[in-house]
Amino acid sequence: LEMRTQLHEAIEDEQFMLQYQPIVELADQRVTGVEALVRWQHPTRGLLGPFHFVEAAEESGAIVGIGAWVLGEALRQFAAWKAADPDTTLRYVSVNVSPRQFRAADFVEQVRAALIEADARPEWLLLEITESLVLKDADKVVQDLRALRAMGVRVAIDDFGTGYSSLSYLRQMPVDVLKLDKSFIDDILTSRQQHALVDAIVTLAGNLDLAVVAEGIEEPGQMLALDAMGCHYGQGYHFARPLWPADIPAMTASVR
Ligand code: G
Ligand code: G
Ligand code: MN
Ligand code: NA
Repeated sequence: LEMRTQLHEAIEDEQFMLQYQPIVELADQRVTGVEALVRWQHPTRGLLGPFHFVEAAEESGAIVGIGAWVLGEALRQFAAWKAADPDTTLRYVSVNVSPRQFRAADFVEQVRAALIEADARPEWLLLEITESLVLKDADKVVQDLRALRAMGVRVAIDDFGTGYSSLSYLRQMPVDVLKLDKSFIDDILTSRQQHALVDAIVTLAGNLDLAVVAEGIEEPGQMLALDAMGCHYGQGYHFARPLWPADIPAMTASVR
């Protein structure tokens, strides 16, 4: 079968699943958020990561249905975690939104409906959008971002630094969080230039009231260096890999 046919069947058959990767506060290493990451339990090929299907889904339009499912499922799961443990350190779930999904005329209304349906508070949701989205049809994007933030939903720029936008341009975008791409973090311990660049981005972001999440932290030294720069949040294999939902509560119980 062709991939696009399979993708549409997969939505109907509920073959998609979510893993969640912890996002920690660097100062005390508490898990304050989780990023939802989609996987496809393919009938013959086994468990597939986004690399194998997100691009095809974006091209065929299937990503709109997949994205709607991801948003609803992530919010239902998050509301369940909050209900099960009122003392959880978890404050938000981060959900990737594809450009095509975001550009849907009724995207803001889809988010509003998903929150109501899951009985979830808007503050619990962080939407991750890409730099490339922000660079195209800026007017519609800005308008929708304003509406989402007026609702109480926060917005992050994912993979920041891999595109062409500058921080000064981004400041005109109503966003709350920068997710600094792993490629920036990889060499901070071995390259003085790379260290200086990340340090400057973190400082400037702070002055612009943007929170920074450093992605792809794999070593304790990277965590310490980022903390010393004033970067408050991190994500990466050093803390945890993407996990199945059952493994999250053990990581988010506050120390009592
Ligand atoms: O899951 P992995 O850990 O391999 O993620 C790879 C990439 O796939 C990530 O960079 C992320 O941007 C993208 N991705 C993961 N989950 C989703 C999703 O639910 N929707 C979209 N649009 N992209 C996702
Ligand atoms: O949306 P985004 O591109 O940020 O998705 C995060 C991707 O990065 C996922 O594919 C996730 O599995 C991966 N990832 C998260 N932490 C690490 C890490 O420390 N090292 C590597 N190599 N990949 C990571
Ligand atoms: Mn992401
Ligand atoms: Na990223």
